[in-house]
Amino acid sequence: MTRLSDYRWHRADPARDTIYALASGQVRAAIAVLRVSGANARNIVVALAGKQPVPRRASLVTFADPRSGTPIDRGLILFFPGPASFTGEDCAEFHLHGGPAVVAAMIAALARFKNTRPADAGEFTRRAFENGKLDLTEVEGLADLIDAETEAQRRQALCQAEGGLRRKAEAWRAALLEAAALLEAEIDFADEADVTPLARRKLAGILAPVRADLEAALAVARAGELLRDGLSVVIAGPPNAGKSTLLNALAHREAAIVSALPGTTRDAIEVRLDIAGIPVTLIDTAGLHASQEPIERIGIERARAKAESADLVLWLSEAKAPVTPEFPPATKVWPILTKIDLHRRFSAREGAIALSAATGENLDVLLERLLNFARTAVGAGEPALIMRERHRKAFASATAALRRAETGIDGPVELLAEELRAAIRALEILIGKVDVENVLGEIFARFCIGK
Ligand SMILES: Nc1nc2c(ncn2[C@@H]2O[C@H](COP(=O)(O)OP(=O)(O)OP(=O)(O)O)[C@@H](O)[C@H]2O)c(=O)[nH]1
Ligand SMILES: [Mg+2]
Repeated sequence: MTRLSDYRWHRADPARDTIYALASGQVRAAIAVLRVSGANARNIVVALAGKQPVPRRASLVTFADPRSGTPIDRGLILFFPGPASFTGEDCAEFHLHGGPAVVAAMIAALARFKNTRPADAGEFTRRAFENGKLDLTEVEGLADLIDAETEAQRRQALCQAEGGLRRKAEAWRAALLEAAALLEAEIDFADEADVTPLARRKLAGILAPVRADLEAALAVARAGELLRDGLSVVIAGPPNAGKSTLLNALAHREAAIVSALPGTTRDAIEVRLDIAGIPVTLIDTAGLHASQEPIERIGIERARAKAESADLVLWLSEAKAPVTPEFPPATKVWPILTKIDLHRRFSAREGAIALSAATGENLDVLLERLLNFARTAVGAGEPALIMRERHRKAFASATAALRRAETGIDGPVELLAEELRAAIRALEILIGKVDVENVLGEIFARFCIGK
């Protein structure tokens, strides 16, 4: 479908257009918020609200069509003059009644202003980034905050959106720039003395703590990424073991079909759980056995693949006839004995949880263990600094360059300077100071329109 914004090539400079979008969710709702940013925002506010509002204060006004003077709605107007605004440009928010016709009429009125067009996905945030209001890690934090489904995700995303990672990266960069200046001085006065051991010791004293900070963050990198993406827990086992019954019991709804016939579940069925603020995707799978039936075999292949890439596999088999799981050694598997309400006499197995998903017996034991597992996996305490592969790569390349510099600390000044530059550059890529073009499109495309 052609979008209005595809016609941007008509304009000399789309970056200077004034943009607008519905920033709140679906209409109909109690209130809809339309957002405007750009050079025209001030004129638009005056034309639609009939007056120039006090900056950053909400005023109740009647919005009217500027051509006919007919009222469109009565609501609140907020005006944020640039550069002290979210985007750095003049911005306005129109708080309207959230009905489709009201919103359509306001959008029609906005569309008639010159050099004014609907915003692309993430375009407000992109302008904030381009005007230096946010660095790249804060932009990412904002995207994660909007996507956050659980409490722990919210905390982690908020910390990053508020500059948690940016401040650290800037402090490391400042330290490394200071180190680079020491080296510059050495290059400039090269004829006066040979390598000055004192200066090199000072240099080493700057590099070591930065490298240690980066290493510490890398050591727990998986935790931040896991929390952002969520943990995957696969329920696997022989047919009829009670896998779907357990999924339904944990999800508190009939997500999967349960029947007494073996081979009921064919495809993987996913439900999202919130375990004490940590997002967990629980996946029910087809019973594993040697099947001749082609469709079931596809399901069994999928079940194996899901289990082997999961963070944890719950391996279910009936308490009266436990089955030993067969997975590659890297797979983390918990044996679970099921239907203990039917089989009162069974031999307990070391480390296995014996439960009944039908009666709920010992489900709390399983949940408690899942909770501990999730907490350990995402790490407790301080929100993680590394939340994406992009961050991990930048941290890893800065760390590697610093290690090389420390190894060659008494070596040639040019080599040292080269390693320092590489480390500084990795941090600059992280905060989006250099080399951003290839990541910007991907990051902003994932935003919604109006953000
Ligand atoms: N008494 C009792 N019956 C159970 C329990 N769990 C499951 N069942 C029954 O066992 C049968 C199979 O349950 P499912 O949950 O469909 O088993 P499954 O492992 O998903 O089976 P497939 O999808 O065919 O591999 C159904 O008749 C369930 O009602 C339990 O804890 N106690
Ligand atoms: Mg099933």
